[in-house]
Order: sequence, then structure tokens, then C-alpha cells
Amino acid sequence: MARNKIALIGAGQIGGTLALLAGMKALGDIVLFDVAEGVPEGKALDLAELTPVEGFDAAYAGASSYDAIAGADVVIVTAGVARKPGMSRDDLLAINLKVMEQVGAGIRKYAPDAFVICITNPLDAMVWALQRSSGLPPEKVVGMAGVLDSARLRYFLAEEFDVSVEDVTAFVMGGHGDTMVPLVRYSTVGGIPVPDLIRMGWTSEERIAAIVQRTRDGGAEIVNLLKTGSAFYAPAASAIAMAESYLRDKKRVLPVATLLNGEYGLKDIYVGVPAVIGARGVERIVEVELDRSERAMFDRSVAAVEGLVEACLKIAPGLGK
Ligand code: A3D
Repeated sequence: MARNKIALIGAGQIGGTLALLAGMKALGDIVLFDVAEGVPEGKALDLAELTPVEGFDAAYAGASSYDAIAGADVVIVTAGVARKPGMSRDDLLAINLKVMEQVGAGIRKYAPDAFVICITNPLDAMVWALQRSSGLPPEKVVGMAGVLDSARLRYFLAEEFDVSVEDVTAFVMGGHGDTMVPLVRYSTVGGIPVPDLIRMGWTSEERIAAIVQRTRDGGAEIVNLLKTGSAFYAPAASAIAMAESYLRDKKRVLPVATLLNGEYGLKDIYVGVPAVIGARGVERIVEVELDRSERAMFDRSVAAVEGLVEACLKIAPGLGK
């Protein structure tokens, strides 16, 4: 069986980590694309030289021309500018919107059958712009944020309870930003919901509230420590989990930014919700019941995403058509 082809648009911090993880998980051959001269070629060669040591067969190539992504099965987009300290995700909007238009045109021409995962921030607006500019079906264009935000929540909960991260589930809905909606009620340890664990005396409401806030600030916490960029290991691993679910038709239930078409009473907006990811892309959107305060948080988050999309439309009105 021929190997799958994975195209990584953007060969920066996340792009390089994606290339390493995709190879080590035997997902396919990998093309790194970037506009920075020599960088995609240099990273591809370095990674190719790692394959004999790690003992896996994957071809790595670096490119700065879009024809190199021809026929890709999966495209993961990190092209653009990352956040610097003091810079909000929204500040990135104008710069990265232009990049999404270029990337969308490249995908439309060379990889129209791919499953496309956007990571570039501000995420919910950029994945919307990428779907519009590529013209690919919405079920084949998704944004990665929820898997990362949920992983952060899972990690903090595992630390709090001193249990394995494997036994902690959690999910975070809404837009990827300060208004994200971590759902404590649907977060569990060994199947036991967190509110029950509070009642059992394992933790307190206050400690869980602090963990929720730390999850919301998870990106900024790392930006403030690194000073020269944003998180890249966990974001890359999160997108690889989505790519793997698609390529291997695993049908995992993952929180992803997907285009809603009536679900949650919303239409034509990309926002984070749980979804089944399989060989057809987004195969089903899971509509969970939200209580009044969760719904209010979700609505606030949706309003923030709508604001970003409006800002995009002011810059690039053509995307609205
Ligand atoms: P970085 O290491 O700067 O890599 C970005 C790469 O994109 C650089 O190598 C650039 O040369 C390249 N690039 C710029 N313009 C273009 C273009 N027009 N075409 C092709 N390549 C281009 O950043 P990073 O890898 O750390 O982060 C990438 C993006 O992911 C940023 O927008 C981050 O804000 C975002 N990010 C999102 C999350 C989410 O959870 C959604 C988490 C972490 C980072």
C-alpha cells in the first residue's frame, strides 16, 4: 500500500514538531513547505537523517513552491506569525489572514482532496478564512484548538488528583481564546465526573475554578515563559491526533473547530465543539446539553469569534461571498 502524504504548510516550531511526530507515528511521507529560504529543506534533511536512528521509513522533503504538496492526503497549516509576549491572538489577525488566502489558493490548486487542519491563530477566524479561500468542503477543513485546550485541562486535573493523565477526560468548547468554555461537568477521572469528586472531598470548588482559569490562560502562561514564541509540542501532538483519526478512520470524538450548520442553534460559524473524526473528515457533530451558565459562556465565546470574522470581512470582503 502506498504511503499517505502529509503536507505541512509552515515549517516553524510547530511545523518541525509535526514532521517529527508524523514520521514517528508512521503516518506517511512528509513535505514541509515554508517561505523562509532553506528552512523547510534544512528541517526535512535533518529529519530524514533521524530515520535510520529511529528506524522508520518516511520520505521527508522541503519546498517553497506549492506544487510540492500535490495530492496530499492531509495538510496541516501553521503558516503565519506566532504570538509574542503582550500580543493577543487577535493582533495576529490581519497578518495571518493574508497568509490564509495564499495557503487556501495553494490547497485549492494542488490538494483539493485533503483533510485540512488549521492551527494558525486567531484559530476560529483563520480556519474559517482557510475554508473560504480553499473552497474545500467544510467537513474537510477543521481547526485544532480544543484537543490542546482539553489536554491542558486533563493535565492540570491529573496533577490535582495525582492520577494518570490516561484516566482523565475533559473537553473544552467554544472559541480558542480567553472565552473558551472548559466543561467541568463533562470532565472525569476514571469515569467519575469532577463535580462528584468535589462532593467526595478529593478537591474543592475553588481549586477547580483555579484550574479552569489556568486552562484558559494556558497559551499565555507558556508565551510568558518562552518569551520568543508560543507553545509548540502539545499543539503539534494535538493536530497529529486529529490527522491520525482521519487517516486511520478511528472515529475519535475530539473537540475541533468545525463549521456549524444549525447545531447549537448556529449557522455558518467555525467554533469548537466535540465531533467524530473519521475517513470522511468531520463525520458527526456532537450536540451536548449545556446548562444555563455553560450556554452563557458558550454564547460569549461565539460572539468573540463572530467579532473576529467580521474583522476579517472588513479586510477581505471577498471571503464573504
Ligand atoms: P513559527 O515558528 O513562527 O512558524 C510559522 C512559520 O510560518 C514560519 O516558519 C514562517 O516562515 C512561516 N510562514 C510565514 N508566512 C508564510 C506563508 N505565507 N507561507 C508559508 N509559510 C509562512 O510559529 P509556530 O509554529 O510556533 O506557530 C504557528 C502558528 O500556530 C501561529 O499562528 C501560532 O499563533 C499558532 N498556534 C496556535 C495554537 C492553537 O492552539 C490554535 C497553539 C500554538 C500556536
